[in-house]
Amino acid sequence: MSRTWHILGAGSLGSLWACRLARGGLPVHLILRDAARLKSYEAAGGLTLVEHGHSQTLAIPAETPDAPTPIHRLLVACKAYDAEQAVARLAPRLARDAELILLQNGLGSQDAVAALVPQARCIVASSTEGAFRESDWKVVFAGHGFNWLGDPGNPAPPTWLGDLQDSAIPHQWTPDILTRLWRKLALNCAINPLTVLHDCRNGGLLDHHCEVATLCAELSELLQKCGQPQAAVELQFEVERVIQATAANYSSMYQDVRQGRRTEIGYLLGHACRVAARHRCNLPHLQRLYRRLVEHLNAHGLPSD
Ligand code: NAD
Ligand code: KPL
Repeated sequence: MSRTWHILGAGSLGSLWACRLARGGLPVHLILRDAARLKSYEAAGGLTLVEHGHSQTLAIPAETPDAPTPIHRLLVACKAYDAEQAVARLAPRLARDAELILLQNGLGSQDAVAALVPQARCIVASSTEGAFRESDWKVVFAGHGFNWLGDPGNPAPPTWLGDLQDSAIPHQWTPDILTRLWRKLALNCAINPLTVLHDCRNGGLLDHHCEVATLCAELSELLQKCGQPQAAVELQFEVERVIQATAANYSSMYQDVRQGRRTEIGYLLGHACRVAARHRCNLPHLQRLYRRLVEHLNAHGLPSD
């Protein structure tokens, strides 16, 4: 019998994982913010997953953070800026052998969570899957992708990868998870802020080729300086490929700003600029981009951390 998967954050990605694990016959518990959210969830009768136009509602059990049962396996599916606080509330419930799977985009939140729970094993993920919430408790599986999983401190795979196999969650264990996270961070830094500042789809950046190329050169320099040379290999080529392949899409940051939602800037461009400062690496275009983005967010009444 598999251990229960506790899912912290029943938003887009958390719901997608929860529904697939439950469909795979695994024990799943959602952890919702508070009693009001739990009541709303119970009234809805479960989580609904929409895939290829087909809806399925799954009555996955849910609880609040102060439930008494110990947690052995915790999938952290909050935004990067919420992860540390959300895990801190659960720390007293974590068993000695607890394992956390951190789904946050960018970098910085994973270390903050790991420092909070030194007794637990923290496994980090880099996901290219796409999901969005159509309404409360209803999530649409919008983009099939892949999940890379790894533990920067321990290359041995965990025992539960078979649970993901049984649940048809595409994944691979990698000893180089930090390289994957840095590569994705660099892609996001080269594309997302410019789409916000130029108010365009990803494809609109084809008109800003020089700006993109300059940022890629600075990001490559940063990756070299911070010990991630593999993440820098042909970065500009990859950024241009992604811009072409996703030309019709709006970047996730663009969508967040458009919808008045807080962005994860602090864990993307903010993190890149902080690491650059730590390495005394002068990256004037990246730093200017960060300042412009902060100003833009502030002008729109959005947090810039
Ligand atoms: P989301 O906003 O849809 O979901 C986050 C959920 O966490 C929300 O339901 C929120 O209420 C909940 N939450 C926050 N604090 C909580 C707390 N203390 N207790 C309980 N619940 C709490 O976010 P998302 O889109 O699922 O993104 C999660 C992470 O995954 C982000 O870092 C994002 O960048 C990354 N990601 C998302 C996608 C995607 O397609 N949605 C793809 C790749 C990576
Ligand atoms: O991941 C992305 C995002 O929008 O967040 C892409 C499409 C790669 C652009 O950076």
